[in-house]
This record gives sequence, C-alpha cells and structure tokens, in this order.
Amino acid sequence: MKLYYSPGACSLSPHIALHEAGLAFEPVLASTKSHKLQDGTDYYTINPLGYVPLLELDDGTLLREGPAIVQYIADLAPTKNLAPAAGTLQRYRLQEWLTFIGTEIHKGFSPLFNPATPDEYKTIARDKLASRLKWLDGQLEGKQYLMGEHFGVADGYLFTVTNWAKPTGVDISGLPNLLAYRERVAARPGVQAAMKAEGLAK
Ligand SMILES: N[C@@H](CCC(=O)N[C@@H](CS)C(=O)NCC(=O)O)C(=O)O
Repeated sequence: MKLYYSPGACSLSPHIALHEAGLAFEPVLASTKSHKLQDGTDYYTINPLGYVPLLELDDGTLLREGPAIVQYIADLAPTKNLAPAAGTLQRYRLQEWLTFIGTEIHKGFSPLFNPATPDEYKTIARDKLASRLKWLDGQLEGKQYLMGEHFGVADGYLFTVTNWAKPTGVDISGLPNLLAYRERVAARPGVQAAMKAEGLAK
C-alpha cells in the first residue's frame, strides 16, 4: 500500500493508523502547496481533487477520504482493536466521532489556514471551534480515549486536527481533559513513529 501524505496535514491520521496497525506501507509525500510529488509528478494526475490523504492499495485501487481510509486500515488489523466490529452499535459510535471530527473540527480549522479568509470570518471560525472543543473537553472527562479504554482510529484523527490549534491561534489552554488526552495520545509509540516519519518529532 502507499499513503499519499503531506507533513502535519490531516493525512497524519491514517499515517498514525498504519503504524498502530503494524501494516507495511510506503509513505509518499504529496505537497499540499505545490501539489507535486518529490519526483515532480503532478499530484492531480493521481488525485484530481489534489488533496491528501489518499491510500493506494496493492492492486492500484485508490481510496479517498480520511474517515473511510482509517476504517479500512483498522479492519485490516482486527486484533489491534482500532475500530469496533462492523455492524455493531459501537462501530456507528466510531463513525459518529469520525464525522464530528471531520465536519466540526477538521473543516472548522480549514479557513484559518487560508490566507484569503477575511479576519472577521477567522474570528467567527475560532469562536465556533472553541465551543466545539469545550464540549469535547467535557466528553473526555474520565476517559482514556474517545471510545473508552482502547485507542482507536478516531483518536489519531482528533490528535491530528487538534495539533493545529497552536498554529491557528485557537486557545485550548483552558481544556484540561483535552490537554491530558493529547499527551496520552502523543506518547504512544505508533503516534511517535508517524510524527517522526513526517519530521514533526525527534
Ligand atoms: N475531505 C477530505 C479533506 C482532506 C483535506 O482537507 N486535505 C487537506 C490537508 S488537511 C489538503 O490536502 N489540502 C490541499 C488541497 O486541498 O489542495 C478528507 O477528509 O480526507
């Protein structure tokens, strides 16, 4: 398998999932700025949408969209408990989290990275994110991970997108459960390995 990624982008989430699953894969850097691979290939010829993550299976099949990709990875390594079994209520609970993270948090941050976003809108986006993150902080009270005791693919995704709080000026210093959770996730060897591979940790 190949994972098309850009350092620190949302593709860190499947990158973490692949390390946590212990699967063999080739990371392929696809810059979100130049939309080129390191060998100069135009990334749009691989993903016409131009964004990461993208997973290329061994038979050449392409799978897009982070929440789908991480569930596919989790299902390849069922003994790692990265996702509850398909068809169970807990699996829908995971999808509930992945959708929340994707639509309310991930895409809440996106306008803050866009230099064309007017400052007034950035203020609105930061306020909306702050309210979502405050609710999330309450949800993490007394929990190790989003789904309870086990680390799962939603945790890799939430960790990835909350990494963006600092560079975008979203203040999470008053959210003790989220801060402790982020430290717990960051300390995992699979997370460290993905961070190192992307040049985000030593
Ligand atoms: N809907 C996609 C969105 C992915 C996405 O927003 N990727 C960003 C990085 S976090 C990207 O590659 N942006 C560059 C671009 O859109 O050209 C998913 O959830 O996987």
